[in-house]
Amino acid sequence: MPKEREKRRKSSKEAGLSGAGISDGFVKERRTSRRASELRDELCQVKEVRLSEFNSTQVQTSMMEALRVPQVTITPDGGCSREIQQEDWADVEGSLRRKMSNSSISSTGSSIMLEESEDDILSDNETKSKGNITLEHLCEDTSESKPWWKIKTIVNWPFVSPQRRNLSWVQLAGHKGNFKAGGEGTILKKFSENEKLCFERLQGDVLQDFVPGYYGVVERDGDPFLHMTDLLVNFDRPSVMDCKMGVRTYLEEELVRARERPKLRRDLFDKMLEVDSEAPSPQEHLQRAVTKPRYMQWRETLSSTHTLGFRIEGIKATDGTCHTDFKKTRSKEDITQIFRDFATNNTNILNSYLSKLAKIQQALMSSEFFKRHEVIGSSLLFIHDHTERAEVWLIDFGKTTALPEGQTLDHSIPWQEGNREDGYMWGLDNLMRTLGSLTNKGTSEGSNEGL
Ligand code: I3P
Repeated sequence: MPKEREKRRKSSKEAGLSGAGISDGFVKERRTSRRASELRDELCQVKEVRLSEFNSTQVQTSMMEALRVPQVTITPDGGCSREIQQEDWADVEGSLRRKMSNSSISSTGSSIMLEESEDDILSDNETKSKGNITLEHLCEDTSESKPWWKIKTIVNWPFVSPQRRNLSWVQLAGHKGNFKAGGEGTILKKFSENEKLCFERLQGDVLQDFVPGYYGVVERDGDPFLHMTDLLVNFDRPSVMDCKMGVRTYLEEELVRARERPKLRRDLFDKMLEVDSEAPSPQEHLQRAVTKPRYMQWRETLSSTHTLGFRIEGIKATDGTCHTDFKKTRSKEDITQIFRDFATNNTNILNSYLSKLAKIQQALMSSEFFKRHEVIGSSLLFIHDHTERAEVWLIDFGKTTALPEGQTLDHSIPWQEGNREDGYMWGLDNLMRTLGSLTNKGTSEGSNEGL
């Protein structure tokens, strides 16, 4: 089995970014201009600590630091595997707090370098192009009294004012320029090779009816964009909810990369601190930085990602207010209440959502695309308005990655590093149960865990 895992790991590295469609020179130029604009953009203040010299034991130790999910199977480069047991982690006050003795950084005395964050497996352009957008002017966050750029990095939905359809694209935070207005009824999303490949592979698949229409790659102001349907077009002051699906939000590739080249990020430490000053371990407080897998796993256990296989990322209410403070929303009661409020307890809307989800579930079960992809960081976008029209769409494929030829996923069985399972179907089942509990139409099939 370790051999098989290693094979899968290697193949997954090969899958994904082939660079088709855009010349190297163009990509380089695009990166250069992005760099310049990111440097100008002080909003994010992303810093990264790179650990330049690590011996293999320290790397291993560092990854154990980063990995906070018990029972993860680690497959080191050498091909042998090691199970991280529960006792590798100290369970303190209900959250898995890491034991301090494994600290890697202080013990190495490694030189530390601050630079821009680049620790994603998919390049910046790929990973950051995930639809993070909202309206600066029309979307006022009432849930947090922070400046807009400090609010979460942010809700994954495109929103266009019906009145100012072509003028209203303003990215709220993080990586600027992800969206631009397209032609009539369309939008442009910052190019991602990975997402492009997904859209291409989705053509002709049963899922095609449930993803935004895709019209190819276009260039705008020197940058490439994916041209796609504006999902909000035909809605009148819609309410929108973004639910990120799956039991994990990072690729296995990201773990491998973090293991090979551990990097500490100060921006993620700061984000962690904002939510819970006690979340970082004493060592992390000293370092004032955490690795990305550590941050992502902390986010997953804090929210319902681990327990239910989905989490609420953000909501825009019909009055234009945005709510993005769902990082700690984990219990099924809280989630049910949020859905109830979101749909204004309107049974027609809830039933409509439920029936869309049932269709999506059916399509997923027979989709060749779904079978052959690790679906990470993808969301279901719920949209309805006062006419009681309600739609659900699958969006954000920047981290959806093809499996090696011949390999398929179940999407319901538990994830263990190496099996690439994402828990998407399990999460969908739980999501449907949530809505079902509000309409008295609880789903009869599927897992009994979760909801
Ligand atoms: C972000 C969120 C994104 C992730 C981003 C995180 O955290 O998990 O999904 O981007 O990583 O900072 P939060 O929701 O708490 O703001 P990817 O999905 O592209 O990895 P990043 O900072 O490296 O962009």
